[in-house]
Amino acid sequence: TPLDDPETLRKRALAALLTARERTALLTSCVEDPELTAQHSPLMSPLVWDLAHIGNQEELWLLRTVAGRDAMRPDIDGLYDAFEHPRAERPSLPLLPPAEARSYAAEVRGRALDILESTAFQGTGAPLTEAGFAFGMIAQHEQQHDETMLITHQLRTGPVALTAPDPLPAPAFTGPAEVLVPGGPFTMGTSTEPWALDNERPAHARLVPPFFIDTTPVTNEAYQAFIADGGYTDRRWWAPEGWSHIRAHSIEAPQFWYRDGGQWLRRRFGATEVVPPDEPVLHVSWYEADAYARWAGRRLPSEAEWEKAARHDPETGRSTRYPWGDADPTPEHANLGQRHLRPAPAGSYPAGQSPLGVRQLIGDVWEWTSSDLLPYPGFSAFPYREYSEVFFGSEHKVLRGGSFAVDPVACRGTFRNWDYPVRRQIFSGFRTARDAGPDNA
Ligand code: AVJ
Ligand code: FE
Repeated sequence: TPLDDPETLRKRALAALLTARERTALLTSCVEDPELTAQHSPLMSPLVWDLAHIGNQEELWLLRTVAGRDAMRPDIDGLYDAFEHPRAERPSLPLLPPAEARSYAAEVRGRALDILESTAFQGTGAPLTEAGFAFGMIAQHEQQHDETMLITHQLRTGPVALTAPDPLPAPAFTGPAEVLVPGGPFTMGTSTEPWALDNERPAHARLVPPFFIDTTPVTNEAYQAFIADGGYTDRRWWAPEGWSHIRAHSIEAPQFWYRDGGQWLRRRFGATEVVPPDEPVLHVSWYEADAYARWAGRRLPSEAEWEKAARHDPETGRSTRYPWGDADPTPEHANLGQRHLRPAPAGSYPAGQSPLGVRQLIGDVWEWTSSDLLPYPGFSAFPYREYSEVFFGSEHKVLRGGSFAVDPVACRGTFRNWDYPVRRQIFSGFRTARDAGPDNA
């Protein structure tokens, strides 16, 4: 297959690095330089931090670790170490100013492309470069920070800086509201996807009892019914910590929503619009998703259920890379890569549906699951503990499937994202599930 061929992988790595850098350039040039050093939210780094951190990680892994070069700027490593300085502190650090951050990242990139050309992707026994892993990891890292920067743009106030065409309108979805996923074992995680990150590995069998899952993500219209029914003022629906959180912060709707007379409006990348009823709900916390599901008489899917719905092919018993099979995503399959600056209407992308007919599992909105971020059996941290191992435990909830802001290089059926259950500045939504009785098994 193309994924076993070193020269195909080298071309993919080059394309992925170039695509990421184009997006980084857009996100750091669509506002004036002073906006790059400003703090738009204490939850986020200044954009100029992300820019130099992208270059610094690339230098660390491709130049120093893969190619054994000396540090270009040993003086700045500490500034861009995410564990040394929390986000809220970063604006007050002596960061590289925008012009220097750009030239540093560009200089690193020039050298990285030479290293890409001269590195063997096979047969050296070095796991870091096998199948070009380090290059794929660095492209994913940059794209993850590009999504982070897009979140910063959404939090920023001021005139519109980014635009993109809207997704095509979709005819109202008329299929079944939920789908039965039969019980039985399936293969979760992967040992063969060349650029899968450590927490997606290894492939292992999971027994998942039968369950029903929503065919599409929960829409704004459905979520508004929860609000209108007093969902935010009825303690019954809320996990205790969620209830204290929404009370303490006067939360009564998704982030960026506000009420105007009889209707809900929202701020979106500097513009204001009526909340579109048929779009998946966006900018909700895990607590809000969990409360909605309880109100609806349902629950969030577990991470294993989500992945089974997305990857298990009941016909062959195999787990595929994506809901539609093993082919790489195209614009017909999913809303990915910041082609649009919003999710597509629920029911879009029929070509991307799973064998059982579940839609929009990939792209549109990150989907909260009920699960804590935990290692798979046989997990081993690679190539650094700080990517995922230090986050394992009960503090973080897993999100799956990727949003409109995720590039395909950092999105697949096995990809795991996570955050604190109170967070909602991320591009998060959800779908719900319920147990299927033995009669349905
Ligand atoms: C996996 C998205 C939670 O952004 O904190 C970026 C990805 N790790 N640099 C994050 C990441 C190191 C990470 N998430
Ligand atoms: Fe990072």
